Amino acid sequence: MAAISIPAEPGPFPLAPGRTALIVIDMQRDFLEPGGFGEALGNDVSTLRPAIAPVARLLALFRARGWPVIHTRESHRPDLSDCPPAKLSRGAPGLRIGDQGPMGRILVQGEAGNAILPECAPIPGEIEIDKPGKGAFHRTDLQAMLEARGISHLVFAGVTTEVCVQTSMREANDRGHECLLIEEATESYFPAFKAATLAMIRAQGGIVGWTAKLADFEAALA
Ligand code: TIU
Repeated sequence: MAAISIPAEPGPFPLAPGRTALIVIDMQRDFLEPGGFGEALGNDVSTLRPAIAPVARLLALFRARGWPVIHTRESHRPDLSDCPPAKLSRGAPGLRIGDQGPMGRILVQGEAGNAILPECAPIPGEIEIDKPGKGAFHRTDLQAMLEARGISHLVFAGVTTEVCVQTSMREANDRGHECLLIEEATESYFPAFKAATLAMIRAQGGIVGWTAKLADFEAALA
């Protein structure tokens, strides 16, 4: 099928139907609700909530077309064997990875706080990736899954812009994937970091990829 030209920066993004997946990064209670990992790190988690509705709209768009959707969760095994000491030391003492919080053990697989928000939750048939790092490719099967499905183009959404989204986008770019980030569908605890990340992704002719407005993306697919 012919490429669909998406108005984007630094120029049109050539979306390739059949080879494009939506990848939603870490829309988890641990980052978006009080009592999780994001708050333990000292953040005001309400700053991420504006991304929820745009992510839900992207999910609806991809599902309506039968295009693939990938969800990631930042998470660790209950025995924390996949969490290096450098990461375990993050967060306030008593509220670190693996500690008991109001939503269960912080950033641990299967706990209530580790779940994706209901508004953005995976449905049967969608790919779910549990990742121990910030990047979605680090110690996961993501690259093999993309290759098996012939996916070369990734539309990014999720949180937080400069941490797990940017890290994953850089990893994808280095692996040869064409990457587009939807601006309203990502948020940071730090508005200035979000703005800087969007700018650095699309600088130098798209050194990491493209960014687009949700309305332009929706209009191009209509
Ligand atoms: N701290 C922060 O901004 N983010 C993370 O720790 N993980 C993700 O971005 N998902």
